[in-house]
Amino acid sequence: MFTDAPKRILCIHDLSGAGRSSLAVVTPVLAVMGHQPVMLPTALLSTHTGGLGDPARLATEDWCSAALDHYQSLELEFDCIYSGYLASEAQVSLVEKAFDLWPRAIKVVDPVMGDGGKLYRGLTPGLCQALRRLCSRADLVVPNLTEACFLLDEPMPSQLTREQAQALAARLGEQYPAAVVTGLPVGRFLMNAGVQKGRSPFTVQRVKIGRSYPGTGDLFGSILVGALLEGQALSAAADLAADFVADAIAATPEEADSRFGVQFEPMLGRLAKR
Ligand code: PXL
Repeated sequence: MFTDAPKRILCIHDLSGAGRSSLAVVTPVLAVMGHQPVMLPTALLSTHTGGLGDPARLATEDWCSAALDHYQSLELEFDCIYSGYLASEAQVSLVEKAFDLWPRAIKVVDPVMGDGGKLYRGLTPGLCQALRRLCSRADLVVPNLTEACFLLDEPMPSQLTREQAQALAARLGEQYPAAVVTGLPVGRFLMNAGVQKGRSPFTVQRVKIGRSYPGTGDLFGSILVGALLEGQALSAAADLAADFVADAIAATPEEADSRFGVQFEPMLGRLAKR
């Protein structure tokens, strides 16, 4: 599915200036890994929506739609389309438009819908439905545990065994060509479990640090995408992403304001020199 030449990736996420999420994470990660991220900012925000007050916002849906038309007229090709946080059905439609325009691109959907067992505020039933529909067109989905349970219509467990984590991935694998589910609490570990259709599920685990930050899903997802596009296997890509995220959390001082995310910038060079 993947080869190792540098790749052009259409990144459909919001651009939140401060707070280390979405394009502010995805862009440097993919670039340092040697790829070309093309940014399609679905909205401009001063910060993410995770506890920093009411961000200043600028809607950009019409601009995004025109940008897609422009890229098509330029006959730009994308190796991958990678979508993240989408705040409205109109933003989901932009991703669907991109999927229609570049059917050969690898489609990666991070169904950003919630965390800690709760859906984010503002997720209307219509938006949830649209995000499910989007996932059904993806080659790879990257939900956290809350989102995976929502996609599977299952209650969220507070703890799992390794076997249950693998079984959860296997159920996602019946619904999607490939999936990696993040943040599974398994004893003193946080586990990620992945699956590709027709293969056995795999797990990667790290000792739980017990601190959570916004944007770590974007950090995990973008490293995963970058490594896959280098030609790495899904399990190796998940391992690299889990390592980096765990180390970035460990490198972030406990006393730092967690709303501003993990201090991953000094570590970026590690993704280039491998
Ligand atoms: O990291 C996910 C994300 C991205 N963008 C915005 C968000 C969030 C999570 O809350 O609010 C604006």
